Amino acid sequence: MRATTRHLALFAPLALLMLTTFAHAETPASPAREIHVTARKFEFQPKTITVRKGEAVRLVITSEDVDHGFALQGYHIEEKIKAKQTKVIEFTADREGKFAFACSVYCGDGHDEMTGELIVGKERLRIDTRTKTFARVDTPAPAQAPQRSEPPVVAKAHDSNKAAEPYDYHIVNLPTPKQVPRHSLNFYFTHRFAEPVRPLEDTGKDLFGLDSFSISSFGVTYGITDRLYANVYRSPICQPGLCKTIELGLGYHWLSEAGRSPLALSTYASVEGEENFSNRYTYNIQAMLARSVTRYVNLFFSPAVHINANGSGRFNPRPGFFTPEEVAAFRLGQHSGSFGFGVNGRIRPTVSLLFEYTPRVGFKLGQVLPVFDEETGRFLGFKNNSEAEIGFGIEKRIGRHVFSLTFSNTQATTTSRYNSSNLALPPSKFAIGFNLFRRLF
Ligand SMILES: [Cu+2]
Repeated sequence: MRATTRHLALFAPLALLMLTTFAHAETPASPAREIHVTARKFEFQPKTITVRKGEAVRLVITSEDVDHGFALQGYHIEEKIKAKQTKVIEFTADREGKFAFACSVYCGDGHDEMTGELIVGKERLRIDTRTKTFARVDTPAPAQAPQRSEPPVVAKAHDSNKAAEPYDYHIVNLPTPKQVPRHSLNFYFTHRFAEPVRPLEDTGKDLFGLDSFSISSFGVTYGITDRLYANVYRSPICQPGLCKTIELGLGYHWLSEAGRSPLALSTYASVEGEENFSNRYTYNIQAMLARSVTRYVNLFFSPAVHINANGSGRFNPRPGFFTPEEVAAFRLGQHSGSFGFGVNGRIRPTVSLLFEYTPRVGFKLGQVLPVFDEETGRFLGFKNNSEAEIGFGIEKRIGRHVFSLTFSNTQATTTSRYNSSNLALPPSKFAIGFNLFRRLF
């Protein structure tokens, strides 16, 4: 018994030595360079990863807190790292240069700052002229040495995730193609005052029109799948030809800038019914396009057709004071087409400046007014006062909450009505409003 123990004691180190020797013999010539990376709000540690060209790289990324992503666009890598979990990403550093990487899963206010850089340096060889062999020099890659053989690639990883679109579902009134996450219920509230902002001395005690009547509309959007969503929206505005509208719509998200598409695209179809969806229906088909032009600016284009926007001439002047013949002599269009252009420019990680402009063709909502001859007072006909929608504002995003202070020349916010100023406010006059967006769950 004692002899066996002594033998074992002798053998154990020997066996270990043999094992390690074997293990060395079994290891491939160039083992993967393993680099441990920690992801946490709102940084990667280390921030700079340096490897040599040609080297097999094994990134072991651990999230310390919430869900994060690792997007290294220069190497077409985009992986999610679940909260408190570790993800191993393997690749060969076959492209030389500097490559930005970033978190691709929205993780909070500082998400945009969660970036880093992969530096792939030149391969270094030691050539032995005596033995006519060469070997890779096993020193750290030249991180600080200027590597100018390939221009640095700046990855736009932040556009590469559905949850990371740095804009809301609307600019001011203009819809964007932001994706509605599956099974999410989102609340949208808009508020528009009626009186435009005027100099204080003109308005007496009515500070910036804030004492005027206002229109408060609200809606909910539900993500049926990650692409398909349903929308219900109600606007209480009640004017001639326009009253208590409920809009029901379905949208579909086709393209994200994430999917290496140059554009984000959604389409939306809806029906608006007046008197709480009981009559006078308007049908809308809209496309929403977005494109990020820099890290800070997103451009939008949302054209739409609004079928039956004027119903059966419901916005035409009514007989009464005027004869049916006088009224019949004036005709507005029946349908509208609108072409909404928008800009969202980020000035801080969660704050954006907004601008939009929506010219239209066909029927234009506005104010139909009679025109009289100045001298004789004779009735000459009607004219339609209408202005294309213009809106601007400032947006603040806080997690699942977005607040926008807006200035626009229209109170109407439904798809068929936002494009025209129902207040017929010219571009020099704007009314204050705000939008509130809240993702409930
Ligand atoms: Cu993040």
